[in-house]
Amino acid sequence: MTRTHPPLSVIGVPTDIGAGHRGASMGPEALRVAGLLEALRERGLEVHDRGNLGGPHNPWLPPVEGYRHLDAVVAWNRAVFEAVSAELERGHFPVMLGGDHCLAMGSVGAVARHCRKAGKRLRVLWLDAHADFNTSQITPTGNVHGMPVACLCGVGPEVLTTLSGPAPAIEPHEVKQVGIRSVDAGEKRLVKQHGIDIYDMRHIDEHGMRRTMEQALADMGDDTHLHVSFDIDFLDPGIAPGVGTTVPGGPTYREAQLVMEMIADSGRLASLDIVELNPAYDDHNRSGRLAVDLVESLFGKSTLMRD
Ligand code: B3U
Ligand code: MN
Ligand code: MN
Repeated sequence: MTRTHPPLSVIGVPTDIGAGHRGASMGPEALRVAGLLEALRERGLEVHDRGNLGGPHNPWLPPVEGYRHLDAVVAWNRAVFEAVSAELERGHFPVMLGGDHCLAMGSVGAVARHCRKAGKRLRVLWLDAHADFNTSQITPTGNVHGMPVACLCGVGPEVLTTLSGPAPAIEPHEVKQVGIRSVDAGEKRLVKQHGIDIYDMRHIDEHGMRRTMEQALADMGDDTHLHVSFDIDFLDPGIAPGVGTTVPGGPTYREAQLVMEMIADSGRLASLDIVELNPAYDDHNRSGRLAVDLVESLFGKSTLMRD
């Protein structure tokens, strides 16, 4: 199947400001070293490397009123929001190389605003072991990478919920989460209350990945912008050890490949985050190379011609 994509703009976001372990700040370089740009160009895509964004260093402080490093998280996300907005404005496909998952507030915020302006529908596919729906009251850690989905849905501090304009940036029905297997007690209540569609590992075990992805990708049309927020800890730690917060029981290599192939087949993919790769925990960049392999499938690499 041949698909056309607009030019890709790759944006490094070298920060671990929202994470519970240091090292995701090295993620963008590890993805470049693993050959991400070359692999995308190999697929015939026009790829621009915009280099890395800058922002505050990680002061590694304890939480204050339920947040660690809130001001710095805001600064990084303003930079992400501006950069992603500029790329969407020029008709490019933004690819974020994280960096921890707090950066999705800026990227998804920019995508959501772009969709509203362009009259497009939005679908956010959140591939993750975690629901990332914590708040300052219920977080066990204060780490803001556990809060981006809540903030995007308007639940969080005003500085973050209004980052891309009036809150909420997105509606809960616009998000579909796949691969979830670690949800904190208070977070469970919140995701239920907001009606987030969560395809957890039990759902995947019972229905299979193919059916799960059919559900997560259902009801999209020509006017749908699909944003994929790919947290590397979505993958089983046996194949992707290079993350700060491993959770056992994740998708296998084959399931993950199918996820990517089905997204590619949808033909709607228009922006992407690759986050939480932490080279300090990796084994010779194994998880970085796996991410590149999966991203190739996401952009249409398949074993056979299928149509
Ligand atoms: N839910 C926990 C753990 C966590 C969330 N996201 C990641 N870890 N990567 C928290 O800290 O909010
Ligand atoms: Mn996450
Ligand atoms: Mn996660």
